[in-house]
Amino acid sequence: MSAADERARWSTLLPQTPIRFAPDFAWGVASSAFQAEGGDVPNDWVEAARAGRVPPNPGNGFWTRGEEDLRLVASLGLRHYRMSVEWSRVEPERGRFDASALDHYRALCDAAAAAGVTPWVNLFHFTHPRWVAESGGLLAIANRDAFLRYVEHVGRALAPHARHFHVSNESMVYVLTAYLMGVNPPFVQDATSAFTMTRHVLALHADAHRILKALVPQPTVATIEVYLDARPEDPADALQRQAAERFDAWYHGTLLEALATGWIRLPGREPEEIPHLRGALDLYGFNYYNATSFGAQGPGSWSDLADPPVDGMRRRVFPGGLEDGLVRVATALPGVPLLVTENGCPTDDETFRIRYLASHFAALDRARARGADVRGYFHWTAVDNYEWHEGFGAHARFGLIGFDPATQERSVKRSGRWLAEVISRSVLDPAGVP
Ligand code: IFM
Repeated sequence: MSAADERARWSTLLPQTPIRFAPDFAWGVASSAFQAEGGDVPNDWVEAARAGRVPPNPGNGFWTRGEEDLRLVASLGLRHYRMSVEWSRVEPERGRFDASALDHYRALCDAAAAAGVTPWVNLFHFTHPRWVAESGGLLAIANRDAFLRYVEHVGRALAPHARHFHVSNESMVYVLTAYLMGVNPPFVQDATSAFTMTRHVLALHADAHRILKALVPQPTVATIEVYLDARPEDPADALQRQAAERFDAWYHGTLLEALATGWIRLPGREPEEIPHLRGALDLYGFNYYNATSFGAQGPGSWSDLADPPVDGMRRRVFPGGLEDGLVRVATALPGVPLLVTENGCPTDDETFRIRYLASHFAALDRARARGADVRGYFHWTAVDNYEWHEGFGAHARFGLIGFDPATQERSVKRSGRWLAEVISRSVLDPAGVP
């Protein structure tokens, strides 16, 4: 395809007029411990890699270069860094906490502050310590209790050094991929287990929220959920419509109702009230990537363009999902501020990444105009990292910063410099979009 044809695909998505951001708009980046640190840690993804089910993860060097990365990020004007704690490093065996791992994460929070960056600490990002995985995962009550002990332990250790916490990354996607589709550890493919886990992740969120609120002075405890825009490609197709509706009722319906009211309603189960789940969030962390709707080719095949741009992982670009999703959550949870806690695209084409960002900033701006109180935007991610089943493939790089696998030397990409310019001027100028 010619460059002009490719540009034409973006024409209705890119902003036509400048987009302005308030000086206190929170610009940041998001990452996760295991994806950046990698290494031979005692968790279930390392085991799955040993068994050949997922690619191995050597990491991007963040474990040793974290402080340098924080300074690099700060130099781009990004003042917030979402990181996570790898449970298997902190508690490699049940009940045995490794003080040196906690020291490491504490030092990272301090290094962030020294660089002028606010740390946001997430406590669970898909990986389970091996001992949890081997004893029934989070379906087992002993392991759910262990998770809450871990939350308390880490909260106590880090609270003086960080005051923004997330209990878990994308708990609904965790249930979807690990318990319903069975593609991620523990590779369970069973609707009954998925509904049970839905209840457990919501209950764990409520309990962990309460623990962290009691430990941290002036804390922000926020959710992080990815918005999966479920709509039929062809609204006249009853099967597509039903599939999309069923999915959405479970995925967003259950989640938003539970956070708004404390009631968990799951198909075929008695409703359950967890009173302290109601309003258990200071901020809604909203992740968004691409079209995920239900079309003739299955989930992900729909976009509002006939010929939409397609990212490195063959997903259709659909900024309208960011706009509509932000407005939907703002309506479902009135008074709860929103933060885009992840957005970005897998690509090795920097023109593509800049266009992707510009078109999603335009969508974010439209959501604000429709009343969504969006306080900031965290890009996924800073330095290219391990993209789960895609490993470190060139097509699956989400970073604003690349690195040389031999030397681990970092280099800011063109998109990183472009974003730094938007941040420093607090304006996205359409003329600056290639
Ligand atoms: O890399 C993931 C991350 O772990 C969770 N949210 C989506 C990202 C990109 O696929």
